[in-house]
Amino acid sequence: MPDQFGKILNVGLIGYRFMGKAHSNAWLQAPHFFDLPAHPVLHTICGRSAEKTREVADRWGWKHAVTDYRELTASPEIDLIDISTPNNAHWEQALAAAEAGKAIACEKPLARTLSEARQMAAAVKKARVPNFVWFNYRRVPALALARQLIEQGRIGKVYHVRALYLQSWLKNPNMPLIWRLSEKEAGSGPLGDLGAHSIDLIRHLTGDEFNEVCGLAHTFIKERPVGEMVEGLTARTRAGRKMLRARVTVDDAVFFLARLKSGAIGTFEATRFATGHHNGNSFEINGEKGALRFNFEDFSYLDFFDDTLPPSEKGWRRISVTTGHDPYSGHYWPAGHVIGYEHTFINTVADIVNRLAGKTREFHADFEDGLRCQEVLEAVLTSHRRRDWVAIKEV
Ligand code: SOE
Repeated sequence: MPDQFGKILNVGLIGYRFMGKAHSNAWLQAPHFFDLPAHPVLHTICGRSAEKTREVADRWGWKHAVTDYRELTASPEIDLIDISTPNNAHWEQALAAAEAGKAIACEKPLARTLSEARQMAAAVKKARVPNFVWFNYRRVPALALARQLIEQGRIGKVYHVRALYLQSWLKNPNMPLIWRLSEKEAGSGPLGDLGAHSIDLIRHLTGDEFNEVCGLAHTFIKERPVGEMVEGLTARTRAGRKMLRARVTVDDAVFFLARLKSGAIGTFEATRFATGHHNGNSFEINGEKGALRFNFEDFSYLDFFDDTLPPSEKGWRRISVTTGHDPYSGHYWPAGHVIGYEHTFINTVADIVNRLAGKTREFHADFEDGLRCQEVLEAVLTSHRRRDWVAIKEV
């Protein structure tokens, strides 16, 4: 792989909304904070709207703006294709990129369905192209430290994992039917959008695998207006007539139980109706010798309970993960000068570039990790439909 990339890494990005913005910033900022063996170049950005894509290109410094992603896969200049489009576009774009011999960095979840994820993992394996999935929370400094503590055996055998990903932005019934609310485009609701992060995080932190799951998915608002939301007013068509409404075809919230291969058991929640939470990505892991807990809304801290201490000294300890004792925080500011959400993507870019240049031998999450996650997503949906437990090996 090292001979494929020289000192320049030409990036082609597909998608310019939320993740397009987070990724543009990450490709731009990473070389300012990390000494990288290759310099990422914002070569071409691709989006459906020529006008909007040009505007985003000018804002972030992308050299070129196109509306057909095949211009990226066909360009001999492009080294890596960054897929930041809705879930149903990942499959087609990744297969084309693999066939063109491009490295691929794909947003999560890997795909809309398990079948598509399987084809994507097979395609990058066959094409032998470097492949990455933007499970960005793996690179939160506090979670990097949590993994180090678990690997050192500081909490011992794991009994329980407990992961909640709580948002509340879809409680408004006037929010129109966006792509994240359509099974055809997203595959699932918060299960694949948020639960995917929790599933990947627990795999990453514990090194464990899911054995079987039992899921409950629920849709609170069964239909929504179709079209643009007029901020603060009821949604309406341009002519002012009452807007069409259509059925929501994904979960608004999902809870599931899990048995892991180690014998640990887990509870998971993913919802966009958790009033009081904006981006409450949290977990707690209880082990034989200790416990760890984290809440993204308290980004810089990891809570550690060391059960091996003398009884008079036992208690939850809040560790400020800003002192550079993790792989990332030291690249930014002195202790106590906190970093945030966007830095998890910058950290990811640094690790991608180091992997592509051969400075590191492994990068996770890759498409195999994305496929393991997609298997669990599929099993949870199957379990919900059957109202019964489903083994991962069954899907
Ligand atoms: C929307 O729910 C979303 O943008 C997710 O898609 C991201 O993965 C998460 O990090 C923030 O919320």
